[in-house]
Amino acid sequence: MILVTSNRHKFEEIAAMFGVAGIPLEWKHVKYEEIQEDTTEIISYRSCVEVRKELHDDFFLEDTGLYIPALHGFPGPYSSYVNATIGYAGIQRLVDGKDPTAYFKTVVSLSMNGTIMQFGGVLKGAISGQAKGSTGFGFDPVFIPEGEVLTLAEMDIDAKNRLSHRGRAVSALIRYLITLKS
Ligand code: ITT
Repeated sequence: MILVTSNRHKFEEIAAMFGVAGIPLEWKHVKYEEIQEDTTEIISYRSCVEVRKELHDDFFLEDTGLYIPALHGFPGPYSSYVNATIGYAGIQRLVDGKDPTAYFKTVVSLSMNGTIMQFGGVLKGAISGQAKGSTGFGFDPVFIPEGEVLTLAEMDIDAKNRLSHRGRAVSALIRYLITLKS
């Protein structure tokens, strides 16, 4: 199976899960027009449609957003831009004094035999005032999952995959791929 992403961390997390499932995974970079839409589902779907114009093999990609209800869902579909500009410290400043509840949402889009299927995963948690940890990427140092004391950046890849938005979406994808084989 081919994963299309420009993000090495995403590839490493997903490759660890495919490795456990015994399904070979190939990483491809495909240049396509940046999609700006209101929801993670639509960005993921439209990105998949764009990549399909370039890549004729079966593949999947995923889009992830960090949603903060106290900020009316911001950064949500702008997560990539926000990470590259104000970063997690900017998010901490925006959340300061407000309800820190947040969630990550990942939507995987699988292009297979001419159709697109989606698999989603959500991780609820909160933005911490204190950045901690050095693993992972993006907003991981300030995100503490519900019921946990460690930030995602204090967990190793396997621990993060067991509970994360991406881990859940990719588990659903892997279950689907396994049912196709049997
Ligand atoms: P693609 O090429 O796969 O699109 P990307 O890095 O642009 O890679 P997204 O648009 O899906 O990925 O992600 C938006 C941003 O959200 C990303 O730049 C990260 O900073 C952040 N992010 C995504 N997944 C995350 C995770 O598991 N933990 C922390 N931050 C994450």
